[in-house]
Amino acid sequence: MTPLTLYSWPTPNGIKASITLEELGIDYKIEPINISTNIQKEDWYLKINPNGRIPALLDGDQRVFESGAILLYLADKYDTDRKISYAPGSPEYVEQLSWLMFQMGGVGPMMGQAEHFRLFAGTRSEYGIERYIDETKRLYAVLDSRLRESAYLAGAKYTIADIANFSWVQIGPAALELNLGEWPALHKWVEEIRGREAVQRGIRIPKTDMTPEKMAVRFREFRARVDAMGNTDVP
Ligand SMILES: N[C@@H](CCC(=O)N[C@@H](CS)C(=O)NCC(=O)O)C(=O)O
Repeated sequence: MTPLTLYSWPTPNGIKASITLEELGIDYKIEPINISTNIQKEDWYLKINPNGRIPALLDGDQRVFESGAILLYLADKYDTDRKISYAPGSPEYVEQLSWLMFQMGGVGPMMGQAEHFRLFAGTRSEYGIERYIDETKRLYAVLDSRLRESAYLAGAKYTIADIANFSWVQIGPAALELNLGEWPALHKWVEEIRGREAVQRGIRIPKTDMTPEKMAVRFREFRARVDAMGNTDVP
């Protein structure tokens, strides 16, 4: 019986963990946490992730929360033949760590705020939309510049740093109407990673009735709702 249980939902943070597990080809159990029903705030779940968010991992009695920590934990413990990670102590490991933290501290939070203002806010704030979309674009340009000099973020090998950044960047066109064609190296990298079989499986875990097409329609409806409110920024 596998000791690994992933608590997740197919969101940008959730799929980082499922893609990593699929890439490693290890056995795990999936516990769907439908975040729209707020199970992630229930007491039993807070014992696994005190932050009340997905993803979280149990490995026997060991809990791991924060998607970046989950990726590093899985790489350290289960990627012994270094399929999708570099070994601690190597210069590439430090690059991998740096680009992983770049995603955790930059791309994820900034795109999260951009999505909040563009899709979910209870008011239309031009200031909030512009601030976080501009910051997202700046971060995309940083990734693009790295990918013009290196095949993958940490070096010549596809790693957990690519998985983490890909999981967020791939949603930019549908959610925020970003045109990846503006960043050609980033665009090429996204399409290549999207083509991997493990990624195709990972982005659909756990199974829901939400397809990418239905999601794109939902995002359009959300944007229209925010736009209908008109700009409410105080001048
Ligand atoms: N820094 C956390 C962020 C996790 C996070 O924000 N997860 C979102 C889904 S992408 C979530 O659980 N949202 C539900 C909520 O906020 O209650 C991580 O990387 O794991």
